[in-house]
Amino acid sequence: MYSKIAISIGGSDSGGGAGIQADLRTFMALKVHGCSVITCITAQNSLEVNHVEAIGKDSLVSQLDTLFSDFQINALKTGMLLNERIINDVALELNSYSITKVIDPVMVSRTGSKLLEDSAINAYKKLLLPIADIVTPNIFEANLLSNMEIKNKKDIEESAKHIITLGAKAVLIKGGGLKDMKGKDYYLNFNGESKWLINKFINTQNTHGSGCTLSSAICGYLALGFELVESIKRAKLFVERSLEKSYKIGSGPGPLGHYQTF
Ligand code: PXL
Repeated sequence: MYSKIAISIGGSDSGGGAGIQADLRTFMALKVHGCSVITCITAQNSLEVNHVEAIGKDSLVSQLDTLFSDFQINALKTGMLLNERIINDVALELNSYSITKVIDPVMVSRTGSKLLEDSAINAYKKLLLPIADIVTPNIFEANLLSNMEIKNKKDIEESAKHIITLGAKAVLIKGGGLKDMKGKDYYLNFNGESKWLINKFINTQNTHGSGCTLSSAICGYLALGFELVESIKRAKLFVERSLEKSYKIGSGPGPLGHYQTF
């Protein structure tokens, strides 16, 4: 119980639906001890992000070093990194720790709020994809990382190949942003092994934080020692169950219900 430790490096969502808050709930549901390294603080509810403040370099670096100096970390994930400076700081730090890394290239929220400055996309490609054990873009993020417009299944497969050429060891492109691809994600690794992973489509408006939940669940299962594809399958099932338990708390999309009794 709680013998494994994972870190979430990302933004605080004051509404409690996504970001660090969703990641810590996910780790807890998996019985993994969750640590956090906060990169920025968002002021948001279910409808909008009203303010974002970046955390300074010293605080960011110190959060990471302090954790690594005491804890045996089993895996980490990155989420909202906001800008090029934060990506640089995080990448520089992560280069010195050889530990399993899940990179969730967070760029926009489901409600359309920008969570990454445009100039930072290249920094993702140059600094974070080459050190990723897996990168988990949605359709929009895959478009930007692979420089192509994704309209269908074939395009997803093409985009994944491109993302692997950028240095990621594996990629999972989440189909959910396309009409007929809900619950369908495409996996490809650097050995050319690929598969479509398909779950039930859960019909709910309350999907805030589903991307964060998937990447933190993958990270949590990796921390527990599962192989990558097995971790993804378990994480997708965890998201499916959490979507079934999602709930509404404001006027916009509500959060997932991470509390599980398994
Ligand atoms: O779902 C992406 C995401 C990540 N991190 C933070 C967020 C969101 C979406 O709203 O607020 C802090």
